Amino acid sequence: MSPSQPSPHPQHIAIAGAGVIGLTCAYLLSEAGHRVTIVARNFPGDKSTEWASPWAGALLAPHPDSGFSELQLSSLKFYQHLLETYPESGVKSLRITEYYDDRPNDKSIWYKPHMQNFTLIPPASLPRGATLGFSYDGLIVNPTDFLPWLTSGLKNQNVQFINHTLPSLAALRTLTRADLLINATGLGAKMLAHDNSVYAVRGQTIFVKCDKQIGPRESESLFNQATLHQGSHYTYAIPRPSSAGFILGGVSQPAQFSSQPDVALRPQIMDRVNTLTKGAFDWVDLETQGEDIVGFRPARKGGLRVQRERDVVHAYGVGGLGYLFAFGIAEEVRRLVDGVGGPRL
Ligand SMILES: Cc1cc2nc3c(=O)[nH]c(=O)nc-3n(C[C@H](O)[C@H](O)[C@H](O)COP(=O)(O)OP(=O)(O)OC[C@H]3O[C@@H](n4cnc5c(N)ncnc54)[C@H](O)[C@@H]3O)c2cc1C
Ligand SMILES: *[C@@H]1O[C@H](CO)[C@@H](O)[C@H](O)[C@H]1NC(C)=O
Ligand SMILES: *[C@@H]1O[C@H](CO)[C@@H](O)[C@H](O)[C@H]1NC(C)=O
Ligand SMILES: CC(=O)N[C@H]1CO[C@H](CO)[C@@H](O)[C@@H]1O
Repeated sequence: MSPSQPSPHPQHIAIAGAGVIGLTCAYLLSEAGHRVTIVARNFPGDKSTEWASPWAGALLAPHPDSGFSELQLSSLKFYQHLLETYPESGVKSLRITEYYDDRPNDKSIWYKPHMQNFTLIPPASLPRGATLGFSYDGLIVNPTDFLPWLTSGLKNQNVQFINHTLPSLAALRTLTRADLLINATGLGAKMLAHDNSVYAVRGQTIFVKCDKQIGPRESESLFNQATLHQGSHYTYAIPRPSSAGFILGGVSQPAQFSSQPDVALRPQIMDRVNTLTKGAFDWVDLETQGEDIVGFRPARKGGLRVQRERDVVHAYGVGGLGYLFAFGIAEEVRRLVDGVGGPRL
């Protein structure tokens, strides 16, 4: 990470939203010397499905098809810096294995040269259904640690937090009298930004406890790897060592809005996870174990929007990759705020 330069023009900046995007923007803006106020309806600790950030895995695997590769890489550099400097931030390094069934080779895997110890998996060793597989040394972050860690760091930096449901961004301007506003409201952008391209993609996962009493004898090695399958289904196992368990998932359901867990999905998710991991979680008994998680990814037709319009900077539409992108987006927002370097997007 390049050392952060102080802003040439410190201003008062109001951020709508305290999800991972709003908080990381606040982190970099405050570090640059701006005065920051965050106004939001939901804050870390709030267990409502009105917002996405508490419900993520969160895997920090680059994505082959989402674009904005520079933002992904700069974000990962920042997480690496957090891992080395603040172990309590919830960032962990581990081996990530990715499988696909919608592509024959690794041509689309643009991040291959950027990931440490990238290794292709020989076809004979692929799990059933996969046509491509590889692994590398990567990162994950536990939102349960990361969001409170960010929040307390921001409070120490004198960032002000206001609990308020905003009817519009104009209301944010009136409430804070800030010089510049940031739209980081996730799905709320639908209302605040009159942006009909924003939509929810439902996710459902299972948190499974695993420690010395529960789980297999080889559980130590399970915690050192995250596994992901993409293509005709979206399946993953992400360790959460500090919570002594795993996030097993998942689904992507664009037109479904129930915040209740669909019980029929539980055995289906477990079957897919076990195929993917060659039975690593066959010890899980869903009758007695597993806590269901439902969340809504804030997606946008056309993808991520990071753009300045006069005194408003938009930062929403990250869908299922908000943690991966967060610091890359925050760096871009900082650039747009300080008007340095010109727009890169
Ligand atoms: C099951 C699941 C698994 C996921 N796994 C991963 C993963 O492994 N890796 C990854 O990178 N991402 C993952 N994600 C995606 C990630 O969670 C989201 O991309 C990210 O949390 C979006 O952050 P955000 O800050 O844009 O929005 P949110 O977290 O939704 O935050 C929005 C903020 O805006 C506020 N707000 C909205 N409207 C208003 C209003 N009118 N007035 C005031 N405040 C308002 C809210 O209160 C909240 O503070 C997953 C998501 C789900 C659901
Ligand atoms: C690189 O990855 C392979 C495959 O997982 C592993 O066997 C090897 O030990 C790793 N090497 C290093 C230097 O980490
Ligand atoms: C925010 O305000 C609402 C409604 O007044 C309240 O229920 C909630 O507990 C408050 N949250 C925080 C973090 O103070
Ligand atoms: C009310 C308001 O100022 N919201 C802004 C957030 O983003 C949208 C989308 O471009 C703008 O139209 C709004 O002005």
